[in-house]
Amino acid sequence: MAVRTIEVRERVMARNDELAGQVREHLRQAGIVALNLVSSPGSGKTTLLEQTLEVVGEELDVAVVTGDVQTQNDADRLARRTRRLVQAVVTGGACHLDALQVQTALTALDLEHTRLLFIENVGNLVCPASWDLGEESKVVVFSVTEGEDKPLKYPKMFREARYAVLNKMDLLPHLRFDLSQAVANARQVNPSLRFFFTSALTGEGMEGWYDFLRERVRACVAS
Ligand SMILES: Nc1nc2c(ncn2[C@@H]2O[C@H](COP(=O)(O)OP(=O)(O)OP(=O)(O)O)[C@@H](O)[C@H]2O)c(=O)[nH]1
Ligand SMILES: [Mg+2]
Repeated sequence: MAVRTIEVRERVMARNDELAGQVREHLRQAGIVALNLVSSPGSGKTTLLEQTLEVVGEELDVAVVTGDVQTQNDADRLARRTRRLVQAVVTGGACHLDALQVQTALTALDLEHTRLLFIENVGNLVCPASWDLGEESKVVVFSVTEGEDKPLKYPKMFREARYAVLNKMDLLPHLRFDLSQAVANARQVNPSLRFFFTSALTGEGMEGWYDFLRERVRACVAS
């Protein structure tokens, strides 16, 4: 029985990887950069995207797919910041998005006029790490209220991510959070992680994030 369970899981993962490969190729051909935002619940993914849509939504032709276990609240919040369709995926209990859901969501989007795609994954520091969605990179959003030990406790998420947004920097003066230790912990599990230090609420550090997005889109157009 135990062996059979493992086989089923392997088949499911293999099928997901196959679909993720199709999504990646589709996005590559369309010249779209796709970033998969992953984090624990409430670290600020939607707030970061609200600000990002306001500032570079039009400039970079940004489209968004949001995933939530229940409700389409995030999609509704984001739809107020863009004239484009925001595609919500309600997973109905699953703790992560999968490649089939993203592939299906993409059929509703105007990919011809998209250069940057954000996928806001379900807030969870465990499951989304294991599921390839066909993104170019995972971006882990990690807020200063979560404790500096999280990269060590949830290493897979930080290992799978290429970029880390350390958010809620405005709260730092009120917390006992050792910023350099947090960065060191993340670098211990992933030495090549590139960091952004932001407050999506006050706008602190957001210019560096926007410049990075512009740079990624330019690089994709050039390749
Ligand atoms: N002080 C402060 N609060 C923030 C910041 N970013 C987000 N928040 C607050 O954190 C709470 C959660 O933010 P969301 O953007 O909904 O977080 P999320 O990661 O999208 O949450 P889930 O999708 O539910 O996982 C909200 O009350 C935000 O106003 C920030 O930079 N500073
Ligand atoms: Mg959200």
